[in-house]
Amino acid sequence: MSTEYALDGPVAIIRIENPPVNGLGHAVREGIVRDLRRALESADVEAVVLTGRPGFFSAGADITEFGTPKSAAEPTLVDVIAALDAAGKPVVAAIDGTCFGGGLELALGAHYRVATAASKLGLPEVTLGLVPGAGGTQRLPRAVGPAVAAEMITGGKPRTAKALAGVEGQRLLDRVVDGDVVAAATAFAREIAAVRPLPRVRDLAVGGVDEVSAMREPLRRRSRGFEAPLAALKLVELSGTAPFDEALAEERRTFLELMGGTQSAALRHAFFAERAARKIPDVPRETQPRPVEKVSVIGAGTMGGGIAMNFLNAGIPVVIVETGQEALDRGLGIIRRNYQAQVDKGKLAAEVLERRMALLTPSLDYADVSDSDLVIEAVFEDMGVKREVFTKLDAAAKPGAILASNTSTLDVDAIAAVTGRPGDVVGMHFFSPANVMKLLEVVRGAETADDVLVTAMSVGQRVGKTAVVSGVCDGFIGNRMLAEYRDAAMALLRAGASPAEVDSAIEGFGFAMGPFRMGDLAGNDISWAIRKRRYAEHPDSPRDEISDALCELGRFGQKTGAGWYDYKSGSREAIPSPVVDELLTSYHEKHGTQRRTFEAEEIVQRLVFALVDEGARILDEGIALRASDIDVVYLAGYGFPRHRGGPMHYANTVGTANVLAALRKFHDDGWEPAPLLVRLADESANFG
Ligand code: T1G
Repeated sequence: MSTEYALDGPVAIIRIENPPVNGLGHAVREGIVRDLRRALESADVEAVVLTGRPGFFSAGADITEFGTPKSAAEPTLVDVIAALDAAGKPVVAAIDGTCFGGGLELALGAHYRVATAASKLGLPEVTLGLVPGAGGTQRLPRAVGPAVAAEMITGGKPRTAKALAGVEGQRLLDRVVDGDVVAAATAFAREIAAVRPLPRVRDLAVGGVDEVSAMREPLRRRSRGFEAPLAALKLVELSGTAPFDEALAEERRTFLELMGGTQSAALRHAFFAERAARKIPDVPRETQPRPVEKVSVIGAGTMGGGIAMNFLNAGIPVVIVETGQEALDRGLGIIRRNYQAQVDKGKLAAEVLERRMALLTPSLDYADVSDSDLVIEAVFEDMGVKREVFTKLDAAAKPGAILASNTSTLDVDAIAAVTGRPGDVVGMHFFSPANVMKLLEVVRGAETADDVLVTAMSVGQRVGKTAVVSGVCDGFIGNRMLAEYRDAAMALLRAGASPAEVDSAIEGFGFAMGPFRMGDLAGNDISWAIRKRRYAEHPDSPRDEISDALCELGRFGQKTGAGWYDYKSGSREAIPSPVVDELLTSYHEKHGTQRRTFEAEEIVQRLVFALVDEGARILDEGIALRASDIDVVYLAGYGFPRHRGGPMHYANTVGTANVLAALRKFHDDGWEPAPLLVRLADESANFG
């Protein structure tokens, strides 16, 4: 598909037609140039309107073409924009819906722009590890000012046409309309058909860039080694200091350099991985989700309240069920307080808070779930409790209702077995805080019906989650790998490292928070309770002496003002602790070992490659459908730096043979690597 050409009196209308998102692939670029030439050569044509489909002007360059000969084929996007810019007749861009990346750059190359108010215009290239590569870093500052342009380009977030029209002195939008944007643009084109000289964005002056330069240091700190935002900032600064064509050449050079780098490869991988995760190979494509118009949540604790909020936010009525009035009132209070906090920050209108709370029905009676299409259990993480709840739900829920467990590790098949409807049972593992975290692990039981699985995935997407299918095993995908990551961190302490050294190295790799700061945030008592239960169930299981000693001192983390680190009251700043130092020294004296330091690279390898090794086992066992799903889990749920692509993509970047060689160095001879990792390393092959 490419473009369609039509005439409306003296106005030629060129329409981009390339579903699903009007990507500016090679055929589209050729179509625009061909149709533009036809319009310019026609004596009957006085002006041109360039537009897309309703809802999609264009999502930008076709990412699937990157790195292929097509992406460099003539005409490139730069050529198309230059042709619009230099056209001898006025070109009006008529924008409705998504106008991203190269799509916005195309519109900036036109002489005028008319948009519907709700249209979203943005340059999201940094989200792919790139900078705009077709003039956006030079034209957008001229159209909306360098400060607004810098914020849009370095953050990659779109703004509505209505918001952009409100920017003082903006020259991006000539008209903002409601309704038929092509009709409005055509009428506008007739009005200005004879106006000369043709206004070109590139001829506009750029304001001062001091405000842009002041953004550099905070942006550098936030980027944690991610290059594209800082490169984009530098180009926006250049728009105010260098001639247009010189700056455009620097933009092109920067774009091509980033395009060839590992960070952009990782981010493009992440983009497509998140979309691939929605596809379930062995479920027929025509499988339809069951309707979900009403939801019940069992348990009004932290998780239950957060889960309920996801559905309230999506306008779906929720019945929230507790066993006692006090717990129910407390849960409702938490939900209201969470919303109120957003109102206080100006992020939520008070009437929206009330509208959402009105969708919430508190209940002490399981019978109240009888008209819900989906019931999500979020009670205490104990198999006995869950089986009791599911027995009641099986009796109370209507036929065809889906019964989902929010369990974070327990066997969904064992839960399903207590019901008479195992096909309707599925795991929906939300991550705390459930109303914030994007990841949702959809756990497919042995008997989970295809349409139940499809429903859970589509509901997840509907409430804004990144949903990934997991098979049934202890810890599913994320938590199972996290256990190995934490073990690797503890092995480093036993080998002599300090918590601060480990956290600092992994945060330098790009994680927002290292394992010890994370433990202090989540609460060390939570993992202690799990260890104590395991010690009781399996008396010969290995003890985590250091963590147990920490918890026996009551050092549960921020909640007790001390954990792996000390904290001043009211502060979250992690201060290395003499008490923990003493605890580690005692450990080493007892075991005849020494404190020592480690290279940051080794610390990163030990922790990240532990994830890779367990991920390889998860993949081999079929718990994850594809390696990229494991990446999606770690990017969306565990703070893995997105510009590294996820653990399995990172292993491909480093080389599976190098991963295996490093792991063998860190373990004693008795250790066995994942068979899949060995196979791939032997063939110098990648995770698929
Ligand atoms: N290129 C190729 N395919 C794309 C695409 C793109 N730009 N955008 C989306 N797709 C595919 C996607 O993989 C999926 O495929 C289908 O379209 C629907 O997407 C020179 C160089 C536009 C907000 O970064 O943000 O311009 O899974 O499920 O939820 O400076 O897609 O169905 O097979 O996401 O409605 C800059 C990326 C490019 C925009 C729509 N543009 N896309 O969201 O649908 S670089 C972007 C999005 C650039 C210039 C530079 C979203 C969307 P499949 P979807 P959606």
